[in-house]
Amino acid sequence: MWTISSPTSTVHLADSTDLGGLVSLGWGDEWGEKLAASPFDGTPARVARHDGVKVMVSDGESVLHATFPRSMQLAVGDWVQVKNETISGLLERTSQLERDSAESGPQIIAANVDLVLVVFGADRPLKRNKVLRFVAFAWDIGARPVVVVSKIDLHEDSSQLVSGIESWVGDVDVIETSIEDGVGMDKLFALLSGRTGTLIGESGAGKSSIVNALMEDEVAWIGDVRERDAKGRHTTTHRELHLLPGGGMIIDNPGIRSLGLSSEGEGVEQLFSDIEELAIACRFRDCAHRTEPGCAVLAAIETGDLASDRWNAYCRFIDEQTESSARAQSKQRLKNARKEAAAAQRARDRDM
Ligand SMILES: Nc1nc2c(ncn2[C@@H]2O[C@H](COP(=O)(O)OP(=O)(O)OP(=O)(O)O)[C@@H](O)[C@H]2O)c(=O)[nH]1
Ligand SMILES: [Zn+2]
Repeated sequence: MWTISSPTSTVHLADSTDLGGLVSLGWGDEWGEKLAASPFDGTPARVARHDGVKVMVSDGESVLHATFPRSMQLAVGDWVQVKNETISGLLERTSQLERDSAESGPQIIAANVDLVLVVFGADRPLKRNKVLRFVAFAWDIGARPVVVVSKIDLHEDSSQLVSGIESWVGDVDVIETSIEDGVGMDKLFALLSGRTGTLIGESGAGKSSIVNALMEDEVAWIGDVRERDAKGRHTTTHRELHLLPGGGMIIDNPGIRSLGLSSEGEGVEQLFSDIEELAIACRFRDCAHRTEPGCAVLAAIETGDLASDRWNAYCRFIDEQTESSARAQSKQRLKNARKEAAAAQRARDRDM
């Protein structure tokens, strides 16, 4: 046990043998095993906020602002080991959300997210491809997607809307919510219990409203450091990992809010697992299932085993993916060309 002092408080971080508080932050056997296998020394804690040079971590009993090696890329939600107010180890993530920023390259904005709540407002038209892309994104990052149809108080017949979405996304849960009358909140609390969730969706979809409704009774952090602002008032430290009543957690930060979406990984395969399965029997390994001879997917449409609607959705989805990755590539080429031109100019300037 060690003690740290700050101007306003003294907090204690627990012994590694006393893991009770960690459970309230989502700790379980899986993490215990990763900790046991870690070559590093230090007590476990979870990152609740990233401040650039320091991270705020908690072990469920107390909070601490710790420094970390520059080589270590940390994100809110990470499970880490702490020693002497420094992060000594990072436990392998189960999932990670990344944002690709033009200036600094890929940046991890959240880690160890179990559930991604994909929020769509019932007050505006719903595009199938958009729903599919968000759902695929959740699978890509290693999390489980849940579709949330918000603002159902503004829709006359939301059940039709929901069954439409269900027919697109297969086994994914679809939950209706309204913050006007609290519909669906109990389901969200139950889903999130013991899990870490985050919300994604377009601007205005209703994410903040749901987060606020979930956090109305936010559980206070034990050992939370109360800080004084410039005027000497007490303020509660701002966190990005929130504890909900019922034992769930929500990660919410500006990075997640400005997430651009693309999915090139396993999410697509999972989303269209029926088509991927049929495709095993295609004659050509790189069959695009459009016009190729010996295509098992086209054959299944012919026999009625695969709905042509479903195939259309697949084609549109793939086309959109291809388009957006082509756009990204041409942007990158332009950037490289500009860089090269600037370097050539500098070389010429030097030689003059
Ligand atoms: N009637 C009704 N309005 C809602 C509901 N949820 C959100 N709204 C309204 O919808 C608008 C957008 O909601 P926000 O929660 O700000 O949406 P957001 O997804 O957080 O938007 P960004 O912050 O831009 O990403 C606001 O005017 C909300 O008051 C709901 O359940 N019912
Ligand atoms: Zn094929």
